[in-house]
This record gives sequence, structure tokens and C-alpha cells, in this order.
Amino acid sequence: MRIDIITVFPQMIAALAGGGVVARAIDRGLLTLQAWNPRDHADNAYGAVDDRPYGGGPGMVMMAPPLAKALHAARARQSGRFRVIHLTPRGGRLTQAEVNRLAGLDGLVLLAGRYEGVDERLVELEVDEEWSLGDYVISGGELAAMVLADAVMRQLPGVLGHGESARQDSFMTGLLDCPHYTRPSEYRGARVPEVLLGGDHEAIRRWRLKQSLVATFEKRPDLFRARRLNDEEKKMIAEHLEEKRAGQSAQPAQPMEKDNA
Ligand code: 9D3
Repeated sequence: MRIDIITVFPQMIAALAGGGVVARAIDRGLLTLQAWNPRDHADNAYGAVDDRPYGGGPGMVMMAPPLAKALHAARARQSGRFRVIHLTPRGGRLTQAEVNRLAGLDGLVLLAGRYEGVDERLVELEVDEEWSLGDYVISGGELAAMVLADAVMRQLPGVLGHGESARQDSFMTGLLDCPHYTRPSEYRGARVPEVLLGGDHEAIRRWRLKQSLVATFEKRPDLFRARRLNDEEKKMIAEHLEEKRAGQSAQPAQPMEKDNA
């Protein structure tokens, strides 16, 4: 795969090649990564790539011409099936399903904006898709582009080690992961759950599945509702609810948490 990133902070992208799955993919010849700086394509004497917004208001807007020139230079290096993707808070929230789809392409051109955003005409003329990481504000599109590149690369065959690729990622199964433990078997008085110390693989499978189901039920009701349960899983959740009920009546009622109002 080839990934080009359009950014006024190409140094940030260099961090991607310094370690992790992206670095490994580059080392193995599975990925070519290149950053393109619109500043190198600015037509004014100052190398300015931003200007004040028409209509007034705070901040600056990235100008279309230098972005378009950087984008066209990147496009010229792409081949096969590729998409131009703008990372922006105005995009839909990126999901594993979209990441998997993008991993099937030959290349990506990622547009990382700064300031208040990018001139909309550049988006209309050049961009195929717009994606956001989620409903919180970060300072620019670079970190989002790096997250997308990492998520896509780990889906490519040969990028992860055997142990890692064999393992199903939790968002693939629709459940949160179970908790993990390693040595020592006792840490600050807390023991590793007994079932994990024995060799009963079926008991371990059931324990992990129940932990995953309960964590998803308690922390991610949105994921839980979207997932169909089989009979074994329904029993585990029923057990959990019974344990919770029993646990509550055995204990004095918790004082209600103070709200922030
Ligand atoms: C109220 C105006 N702000 C929109 C929320 C302006 C603004 C803030 C921060 C415009 C751009 C940015 C920089 N953020 C990104 O480029 C970005 C982003 C993000 O802030 N959150 C989640 N996903 C992404 S993807 C790119």
C-alpha cells in the first residue's frame, strides 16, 4: 500500500515511521509513506498557506491552491485503486468496518487540516471521503491521519506477527476484550483469577467470554445492544445480573454520588 499525507507538519508524520505497525510495514516493504507540505507549493513570497475567512470570524482557513498542488503531486505517485480522505471534525465517525474497507485499496491520500479548516472548494473538487475520530477536539488532522494509517496497516496481511494476527480484535467480535494478567501471580495482595492458573482451557474460554460480555454490557451498552447473543451468552448475562442483585442486597446501600450541579 502507498499512503501520502498532505500536512504543514511533515515532522509529525515522521513519528509514524519510528516505531509500531507502520514502521514494521515500511521495513517489510508493504508500505510506502510520504508526507507532502503545501508550504513547498505556496505561490506567495512568505510561503503562506492560510488566510482570513470570508465572512469574518475567528482563526484562519487553509487556502485551496497550495493544498491542490501538494495533492496533485501526491496523486501522481499513486496507482491502482486509491481514495483521497480528509480528516475533519465534520466527517462521519471512523469505524473498524470503514478501516477494513480502506485496507482493501492500493493507496490512500490523507489530507490533514490545521487552523479552522480547509477551503470547502478544495474539499468539493478533490476529496472522496471525510472522516472524524470522534466527538472531541484535537488541534489538527495529523494525529487523525496517523491513527487511520495505523488502523489500516494492521489489517494488511504480513504486517502483524503470527501471534497478533491470529488474535481477533475486540471490535471484530463486537465485544470488549477480557482482562489480561501476567507474572507475578500476586501483586500488592491482588491474585490472578484462579481459573487462569489451571489448565482447564474450556473453563478459561468461558471465564474470558463472560468477562467480555459483562464489560461490554456495563461499559458499552451501544455495542451490547447491537450484538446477538447465543444461549451460552444469554446465560452468562443472566448470571451476571443475578450476581449483581445478590451483591447489592448483601451490602449496605451506596450513598448517591454528588452531582456537579
Ligand atoms: C468550532 C470549530 N471547531 C470545530 C470543532 C474548529 C476546529 C477545531 C479543531 C476545526 C478543526 C480542528 C482540528 N481537528 C481536526 O482536524 C480533526 C479532528 C478533531 O478535531 N476531532 C476528531 N476527529 C478529527 S479528524 C481531524
